[in-house]
Amino acid sequence: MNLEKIMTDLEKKHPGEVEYLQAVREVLESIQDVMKEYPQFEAKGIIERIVEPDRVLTFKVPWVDDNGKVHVNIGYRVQYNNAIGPYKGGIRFHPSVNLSILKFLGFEQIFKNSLTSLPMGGGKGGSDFDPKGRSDAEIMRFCQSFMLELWRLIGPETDVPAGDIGVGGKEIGYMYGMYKKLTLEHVGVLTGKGLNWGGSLIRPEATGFGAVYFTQEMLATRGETFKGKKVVVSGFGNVAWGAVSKVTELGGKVIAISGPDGYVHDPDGISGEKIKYMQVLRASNQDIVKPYATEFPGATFVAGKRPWELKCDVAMPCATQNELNKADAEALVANGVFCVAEGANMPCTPEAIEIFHRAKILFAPGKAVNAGGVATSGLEMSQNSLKLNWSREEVDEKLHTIMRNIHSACVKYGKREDGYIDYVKGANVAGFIKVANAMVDQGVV
Ligand code: NDP
Ligand code: 2IT
Repeated sequence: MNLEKIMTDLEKKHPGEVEYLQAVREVLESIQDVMKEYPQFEAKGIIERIVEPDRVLTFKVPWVDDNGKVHVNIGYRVQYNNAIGPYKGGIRFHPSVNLSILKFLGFEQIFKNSLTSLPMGGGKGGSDFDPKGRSDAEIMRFCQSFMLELWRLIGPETDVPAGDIGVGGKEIGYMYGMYKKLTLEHVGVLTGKGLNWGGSLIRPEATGFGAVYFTQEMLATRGETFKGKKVVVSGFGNVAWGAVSKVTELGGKVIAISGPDGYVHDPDGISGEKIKYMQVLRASNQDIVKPYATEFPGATFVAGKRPWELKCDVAMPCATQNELNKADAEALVANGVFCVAEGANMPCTPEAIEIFHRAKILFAPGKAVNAGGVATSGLEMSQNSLKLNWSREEVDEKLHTIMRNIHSACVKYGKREDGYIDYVKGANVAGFIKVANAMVDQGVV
């Protein structure tokens, strides 16, 4: 495999798609040995085929705000690869959404979903719609308009979307309502549904819980646990709140969370009533980080900065892509961090990852660490097919087992001769081999 030639050709074909090209390069760098070991992958054009989505759909999403003003956003669904199961992946509503970001997310999703061991292919979707400051009625009208186009492309055995940034239980509900109205079908076409209408227990907190279960396994490789560890988390969304709750339950102390405008530092730890306080603000689309610092004595709001300047043992970036750069990584390492686990998708830049690898600290990528979210979506799909609901304990146990197995797969494919575990390589190789073999079996399609 000629990596540089493949990348140069892709850059020519998709100029300016920086996030997409970044994600592809990382995976291709990891699988160079695999390509030598399995000559059939080269012979069957697996790389050329896997880097391009099966199809990309874009559509207009017109909607009317509460003042009667008409808005038009762009909607997307990237159906990337369905070699091992129906397309599966979240929907993101954020003003930064563009094709490059959704292609990077869809590409990553292929390997993440493969790692879960459940039968799910990769996909992603979204819109440049900004839900911040919008009323419930506006969000509902937007979601309905979005689904008026999307419903044609999805189905419980075809493509099963879920939440991501800006899309939680409320938005899934509004989209599901419109899908049901258009198709007359009550089926498991979306995951992250409400508990009374097909949702799974644990799904809302699954990504954060799963991330902490995975991190526990990482810590155990060095004889460590969360007990007494200082943990810094970024974001305070779907992923971060689950992670903060679980870290606290396991005896760790979360000393920071963040938003786009800065972070809050709470040396006493963010737990109990403080987590509940933030959840209430989140549910009503309000700013969290600044009010938190006013509400709880001892906490300070640090404007315009990221939390990576704080001294901590474990860092969990849980907000967005490329939110932790080289300088942040150097600051973390200088301050003694010994474990970085990505709760978000691709939050660390390649230069930051290089710093962590050089310092030989524990570092694991999003596609392994945050796979518990989509894994629990897979469990929701199973329950929908069976027309049964599993208990909280059953789902949590299955999630825990899946995260342990993903960790073992990373160790199997990522352990170096000196004993250091390259989780990036481990996750990419383990995720890739299964999908590539399925593509070989199914012919050139
Ligand atoms: P949410 O929208 O619930 O939360 C995102 C959080 O990150 C919010 O606190 C938000 O602050 C903050 N944030 C968003 N954009 C930025 C930015 N540019 N700079 C700093 N902070 C920012 O999203 P999720 O928790 O669902 O997703 C977070 C990450 O986890 C994403 O990378 C997503 O792809 C990934 N992920 C999500 C899964 C899920 O099940 N939801 C599963 C696996 C991965 P504010 O609200 O103030 O904007
Ligand atoms: O990035 C992700 O894995 C998600 N946003 C969750 C996808 C899903 O289908 O549950």
